[in-house]
Formats: sequence, C-alpha cells, structure tokens
Amino acid sequence: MKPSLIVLVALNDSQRQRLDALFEVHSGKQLCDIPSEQLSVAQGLLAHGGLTLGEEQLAQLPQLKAISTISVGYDSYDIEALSRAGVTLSHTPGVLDETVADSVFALMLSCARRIVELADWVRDGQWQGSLPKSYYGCDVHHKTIGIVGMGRIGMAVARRAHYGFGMSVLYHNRHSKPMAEQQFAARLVDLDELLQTADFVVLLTPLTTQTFHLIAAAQLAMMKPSAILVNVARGDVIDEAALIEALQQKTIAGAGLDVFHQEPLANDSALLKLPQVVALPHIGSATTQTRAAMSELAVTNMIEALTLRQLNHCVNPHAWHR
Ligand code: 8YV
Repeated sequence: MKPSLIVLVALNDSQRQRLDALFEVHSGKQLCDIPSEQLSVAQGLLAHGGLTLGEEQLAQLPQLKAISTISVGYDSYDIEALSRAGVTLSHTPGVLDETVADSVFALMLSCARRIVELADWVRDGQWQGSLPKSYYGCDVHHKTIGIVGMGRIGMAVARRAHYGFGMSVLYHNRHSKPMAEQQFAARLVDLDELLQTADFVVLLTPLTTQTFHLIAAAQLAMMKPSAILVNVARGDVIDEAALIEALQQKTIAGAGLDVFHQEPLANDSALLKLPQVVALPHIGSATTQTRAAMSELAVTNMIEALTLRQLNHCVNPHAWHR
C-alpha cells in the first residue's frame, strides 16, 4: 500500500502526477477539510507557509513523518513540537530570492516615487495641468539602503542596490557576510546605526522570538523623517501599532509593506488610510515562474524525505532519528 500524503496546496498536473505515482494523495484547502481517518494515517503533509502547525494539529496526525512547505519562511510551524514528534520540515530556500528582491525594489520605488498614489490620481481624472510640487517624490539611486537580515534574499537586494542603483549598502546581521562586503561594498553595522543612517530600511529577517517586534517605537524613532521602511519578511517583525503612530505623526516618510500582523489585512486597517503606505497582499514571491519553482522543489523535498530518507532543505534533520 502506498503511503498516505495530505496536500493543502494547488499543484500543476505534472507535480500532482509525481505525487500520485508514489502516494495515496488526499487534498483539501485546510487540515479541517481532511477526514480524520485520513489524517490519522498520513505520513506526509505538503502545505504552505501560513499553516499553523503545533502540538494540537500534530495530535491529529500520529503517523506523520515529514512536512514540506512551499515557502522559505516557516515561523508558523512549531519546530520544537515537530522535532519532539519526530517530524521533519523542509522548505524552499534559494528559488525565490531574485523575485523577492524585485518585490523589494518595487516597494522602494513605489513609495519613493509615489507610484500608487499618483496612478490613482491619474485614474481619478485629476491630471489636468502640470504635477503640483507637493506630489514630487524622492530619488532611490545613490541613496543608502539598510538591509536587516543579509541572507540569500539580502544578497540579491544588495546586488541590485549596488550595481543597479549606485546605492551605499549597510547591513545588520548576526554574522558578517564577506561576500557582500567584497562584491557590493556592504558595511556591517549595528541596528541603531543602520536605522539612523539608511534612507531605505529593508526587513528581510525571519520571524523568531529574537526578531519579534525588532522594529518598535524606539527603533522607528531612530529613523530619519525622510526614511522609508520596507517589510517583505513577516508582519510581526514590526510593532504594527507603533508603525501606524510613526506614519501618522510623519516621523518616517513612508512604508512599503507586503506582510502584516494579521493576514489578510483588515479593510479598516489604519494603514490603508495613509497615502504614504503601499500595502501588498503578501506577493513577495508571487510570480508564476517562482511559485512553480517553489512547488516543484517542495514536491521533490517531500518525495526525497518520505521515499529516500534524504533530507534536503530540512530545518530539523535531527528529528528523523528520534
Ligand atoms: C510564501 C513567503 O509563498 O516563502 C515565504 O516565506 O512568505 C512566501 O513566499 C507564502 O508564505 C505562502 O506559502
């Protein structure tokens, strides 16, 4: 009998065929869509980055051995609980770096040049003469970018900043990144110096207990009044209430946000009342090509974990041996 696999994501035909050949696949949108008798025998789970998975969900999945998530971030998974239960988790690093870096620049440029606000202005029929000076934006080229979290995506952002926009690159990271320093003249600084100096502060750090509310009122107060904050990491890296206050008081100039404390963002969020905010629906990696590559890698991770016991891109390989 083929091992049982739960799939909570949409896959293309060839991905689905790869799985069907090896597993008894049960699909649904959420875990609660799957009948309990199928949950109780499932050995694998293919899911997305927003799934909450901890002790409570694991109790319904007593045979589970491996989870594969179509995301690089895995903060919604309780890794300690998974490891205690002997369940491995693999993710999809690497294949989304360039797309997410493009999204960072889309947000930086949108905020700096007021793209969304002015596109709406044209659509509303307000373009009747020359542009009032009050609508002028600010430059991105030759400014200073501060990258918080210099991983693979940070490197892709730094490359664009240095070569494409002639920007000075500052970064804050647990470890120095000599490659970033050699290739992009990036300078490692502490978070306070980065916040005080950067014209664009870009958050790329994973959400952990250390980075929860890394950017709160005190940190926002260090930023220049002309600075723009960009978050494509996770909403809770920022204290959102403090950010709203800083934007309302104009102690920073704007924010480009792809991620939020609560997703989907509520229609009545104060963020949506602020013209200097560009809010996107968590699309950092959402291009057809990149989402397909992420799904492909997640399918491969699942197959390798369950059939070959190969743990590539696994965040807790030690769990296997329990
Ligand atoms: C995911 C993301 O697509 O990879 C991540 O961590 O945030 C996105 O690229 C999203 O989590 C949906 O799975």
